[in-house]
Amino acid sequence: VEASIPEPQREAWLKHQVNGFKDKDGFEENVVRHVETTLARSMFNCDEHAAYSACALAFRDRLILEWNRTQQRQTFADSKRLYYLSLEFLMGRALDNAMLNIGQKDVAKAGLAELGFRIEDIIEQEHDAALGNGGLGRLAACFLDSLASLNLPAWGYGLRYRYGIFKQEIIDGYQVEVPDYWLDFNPWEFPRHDVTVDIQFYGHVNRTQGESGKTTAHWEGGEMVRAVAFDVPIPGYATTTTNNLRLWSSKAASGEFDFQKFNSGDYESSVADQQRAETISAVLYPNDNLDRGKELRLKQQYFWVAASLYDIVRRFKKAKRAWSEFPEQVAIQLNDTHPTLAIVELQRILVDLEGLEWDDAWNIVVNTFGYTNHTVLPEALEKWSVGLFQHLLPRHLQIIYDINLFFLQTVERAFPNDRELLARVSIIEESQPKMVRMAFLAIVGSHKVNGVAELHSDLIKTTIFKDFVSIFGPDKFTNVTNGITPRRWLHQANPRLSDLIATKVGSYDFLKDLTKLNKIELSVNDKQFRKEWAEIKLANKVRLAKHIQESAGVTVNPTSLFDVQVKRIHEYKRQQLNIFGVIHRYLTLKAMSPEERKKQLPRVSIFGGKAAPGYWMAKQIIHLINSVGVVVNNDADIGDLLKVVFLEDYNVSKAEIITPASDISEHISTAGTEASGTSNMKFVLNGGLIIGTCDGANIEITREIGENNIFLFGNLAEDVEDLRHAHTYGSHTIDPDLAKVFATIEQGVFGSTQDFSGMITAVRDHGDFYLVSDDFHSYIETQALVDEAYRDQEEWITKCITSVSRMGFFSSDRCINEYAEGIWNIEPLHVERDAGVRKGE
Ligand code: AZC
Repeated sequence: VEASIPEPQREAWLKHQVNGFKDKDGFEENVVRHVETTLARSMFNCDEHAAYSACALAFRDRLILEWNRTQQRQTFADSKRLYYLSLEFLMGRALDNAMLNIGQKDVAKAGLAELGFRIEDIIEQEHDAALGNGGLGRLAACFLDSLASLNLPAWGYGLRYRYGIFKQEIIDGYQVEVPDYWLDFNPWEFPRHDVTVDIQFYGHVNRTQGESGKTTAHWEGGEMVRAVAFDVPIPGYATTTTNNLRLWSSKAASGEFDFQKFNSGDYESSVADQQRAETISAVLYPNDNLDRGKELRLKQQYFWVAASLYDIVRRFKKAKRAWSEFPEQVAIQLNDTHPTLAIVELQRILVDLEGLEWDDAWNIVVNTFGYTNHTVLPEALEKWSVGLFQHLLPRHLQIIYDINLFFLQTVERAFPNDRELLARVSIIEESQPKMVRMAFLAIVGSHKVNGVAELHSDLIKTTIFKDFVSIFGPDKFTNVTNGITPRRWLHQANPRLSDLIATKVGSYDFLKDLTKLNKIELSVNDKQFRKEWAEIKLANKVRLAKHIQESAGVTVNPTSLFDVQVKRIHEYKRQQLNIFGVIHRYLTLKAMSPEERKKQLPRVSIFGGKAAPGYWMAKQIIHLINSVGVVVNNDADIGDLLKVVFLEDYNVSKAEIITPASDISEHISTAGTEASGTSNMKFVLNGGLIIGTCDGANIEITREIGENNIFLFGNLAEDVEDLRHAHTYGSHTIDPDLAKVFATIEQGVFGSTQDFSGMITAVRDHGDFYLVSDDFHSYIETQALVDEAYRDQEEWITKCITSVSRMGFFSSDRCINEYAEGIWNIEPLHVERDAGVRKGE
């Protein structure tokens, strides 16, 4: 690397080479310098936010040095890279994570203390980077952590939204959305004003014929929008590898504004053009598991995909290799169908711009891409109207037609005279209007398609993608069960538990190899260990209780059973089942004599999660939860026996407080609807048990930890279809206990009956699509088993310790290794410099 600096200048450059701080003194020096110069604040007037800013900048300085070295290393090694394309990266806060991954939290803590600050307060200053909706976005963030920690050469590509997921406020029991303008101060990004790509939209296609008689398509006219790169360094844990997350921001391609319009006196409209261009990366669409088909969303997708591919191709071309080697240098993973246009764009680059033959290009494309499906819900499967495509991306539509034609020809050859099959698998749906089916395009253009948990991967093969299994054979379809990073979700969120585990494992090695957790099972009967385990859980609950008091104004007793359901609000996730169950519990308690009541186990039902702004039913669910809370929490008969809390604005940093504090968490989706779920893994890893349906990763969690350690209930995925059919065509009787709950709501006990009527009629009159009534009895019974089990604290702790010890499988490191070997064919890059031995931080 050094040899690449010309000899005459080398000495000067190397002499002044910057190195990050090494110790407390160096850290303090960095912080003070940033306070006084970068922030232009006096050290006599440095508040917590300024201290956070300076501290973050000191760490950023270190990260960028490692980032530079990692990128040089990867370029020199000329190894294959993975590019992870995701419209969402739900990163949360970066400072604590950076300190722990680099192994300098102790240094920072001591340094900050000497400067007059508590590290906890400083960490709290950071605004979450919330560029995602839920599980899909958070998974991408966990993957980045694992890729770097495993020394894998990988980049993430996404959009730099000016507004992340909205901030949720609860006002009078209703959700109110407030924009999340998070970029006021973001020390974690590096603007690369020199890395820009102009992206074309609209226009038309011309064809020219070359001398050889070959025709070439030219996409002409239309308008240009400029993509500017912003790089976010991603530090691995206990390694110097620091990977890159590149986020694109949009602006007008013509510079500040259009001078022609300006000169002709049309200043306002030139500014408007500028703003229109900036709109592309302005806002994250706040829908989870729902496709709305908005034109601006398709623009976002193409903008991001085209900029990323231009970047990837530019990097490949530098090495001057043959195009046929592209898939040996580049793997691209599509996080759901949002980046599917990348398939079309690469084909366009290779055929129209680089002059490759169609078949050669297509071979390269298919060998480059992998596609991960995250849902079977029909309302989430992306489709775009042909008309919109024609208007926005005319050349891409032609290429899609050709891809489809050649694909259908191969199907026709293999399955002659099956016109229905052709119609079923066509990338173009012959509806009114015609639609492009993005998932089908993703399957046809990738060499591997995977689901995210075993049941889910089986379901896609037997339902939505069944025909494609017959066409391509079963090997193209595979499973990679999701995972979570133990760095953020154990070590960072639950430091005391991590430290306690380390005393039993003998080191912090479990953070690199989570299967090492199994060593703690040997200590399951160790009295001192169990005592400390219980103390840590209680301390985490006390912390959450404090947060509940401050944010929701509800006093809860930390020794109660904490029952948590936090995730996006969605009918398929069935928060309505939970709140109906809470009402049933309330009625049961009310019907008891005071003596009987005294024998009951106190419970706190904690909810959290955002509803998509346009999702009326989800908003009703939030309103009902809050309304039940008002009644129950103020009922003197009930006291501590039942509290109902809705935590406002659930996000990653709140999850870090909530997850370690649960006794039981709820993962109760209608069987077959939750592709995997990942918070289920986080809760168990933090010593909480779960109540859940046989759905998604719950099934594999059960297999790993043992069925004695989980509370499963409800109908199975294989029975769902018949039950739904029976609801619609047979007689549909509602569970009698649930009917009582409905009656109570309808009496107005929780306020306006009208507000909640939609939730009731969905179950009673509209076919109960999510099987709330079918599962109600089983749910109530199983909740009673939870109470019973919790009464035996010794047995409960045994279950928790045993479960944690068996959670090794659910590390995102395992998951990423499976992708790396089975789909991407990439290898870790050996790190020469000593990464240093770190004791757990
Ligand atoms: C989510 C799934 O709903 C969830 O079960 C899974 O754990 C997560 O992805 C990560 O794989 N899916 C989505 O958010 N999907 C879409 C299209 O929004």
